[in-house]
Amino acid sequence: MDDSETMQLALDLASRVEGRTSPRPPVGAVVVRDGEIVGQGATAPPFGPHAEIEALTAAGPATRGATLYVTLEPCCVTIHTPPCTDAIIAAGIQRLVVGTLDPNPLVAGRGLQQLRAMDIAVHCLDSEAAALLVRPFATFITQQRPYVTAKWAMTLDGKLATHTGDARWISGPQSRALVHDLRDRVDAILIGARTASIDNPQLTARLSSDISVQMQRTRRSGPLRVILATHGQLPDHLALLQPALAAGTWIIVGETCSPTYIQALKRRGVRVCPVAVDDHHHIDIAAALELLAQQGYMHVLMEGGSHILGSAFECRCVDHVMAFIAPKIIGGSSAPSPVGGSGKGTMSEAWELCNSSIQQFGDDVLIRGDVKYI
Ligand code: AOF
Ligand code: ZN
Repeated sequence: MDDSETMQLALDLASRVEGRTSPRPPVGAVVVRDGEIVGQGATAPPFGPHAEIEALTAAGPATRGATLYVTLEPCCVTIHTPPCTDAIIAAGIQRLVVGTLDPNPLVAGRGLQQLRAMDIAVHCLDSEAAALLVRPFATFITQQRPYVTAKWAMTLDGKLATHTGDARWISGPQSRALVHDLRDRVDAILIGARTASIDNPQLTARLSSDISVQMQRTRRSGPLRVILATHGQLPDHLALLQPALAAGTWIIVGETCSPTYIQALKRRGVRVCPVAVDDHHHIDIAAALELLAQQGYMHVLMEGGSHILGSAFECRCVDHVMAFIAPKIIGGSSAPSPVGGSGKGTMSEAWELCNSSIQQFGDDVLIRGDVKYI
């Protein structure tokens, strides 16, 4: 196997722990000695060993003179665990191949510098795939807010639901399988009170029954479910308020929310978090995201509705968009569209996507890309 093939194996290991490592990035590591893989590892759940330590431990004495492949530059600081650079030096690693630099300003190239100074041959592949894996962590560590992916499914005429609120289903099974896979890789799923009331979703990651898909992921309790409900009023019958789901659900309310509603929600077993409200007496989305970052949530999936997405774009906190477009037309001038709010006045002000791509899933088209704010 050449360097890029072995790095691909390390990337696969990291991909299996996506959504399971926050507030640390998912990392994969492979130790190769005399052309043979002698150890592998991935970042353990918080706050266990880093990927390198898992791989070095698995390799045991075979690390002397070996090559270590890591998707991310090894850390050189003690935050919760000792520096991986010390362990790499102590293990007698001779050559190090890394995917990308650590965006953490405390590391940012210093890890590689330290290892080079110890005469270890260090090579950085500047891999795009390795950088993509740590993109949520990069936003989290440099901006103290979660990386936000906005996802919606709309009809060809740009509607999220019919004028009666029916939205089951706009996109087809292949698109929905991809969304469940994505849910399994994020830390939290966030929706507004209106979407919660109309759709009554479970917001769980239901992975394909294909056992090979399930085997590739380590177990976890599922993404955190978050409802933004300024006034704290939600219908009692909601799936998210029932015992099976309430423990992993947070309701973020406005600081002006009535204590009576807060008490009623708490009795259901959900966590209630008051945050600041904006000039229009709606929850300040930036404050809600900041709260999630403070609790270590790095990647948030926003699944609507149009009021929440409108506010999120207006406060410039949507990083990535995944829009599924189904070849169906429902019409209706009161049927909702994905992004509400006051909107832009001219096309020259439009939010544009860069690094965009188009893929087909069954009959649906997925357009995705990074939001460019001007
Ligand atoms: C690595 N390998 O597998 C990961 C790294 O809180 P700690 O002590 O676990 O340190 C977290 C920091 O380590 C994190 O901010 C990031 O810079 C780096 N993550 N580094 O060498 C790993 N997950
Ligand atoms: Zn480390």
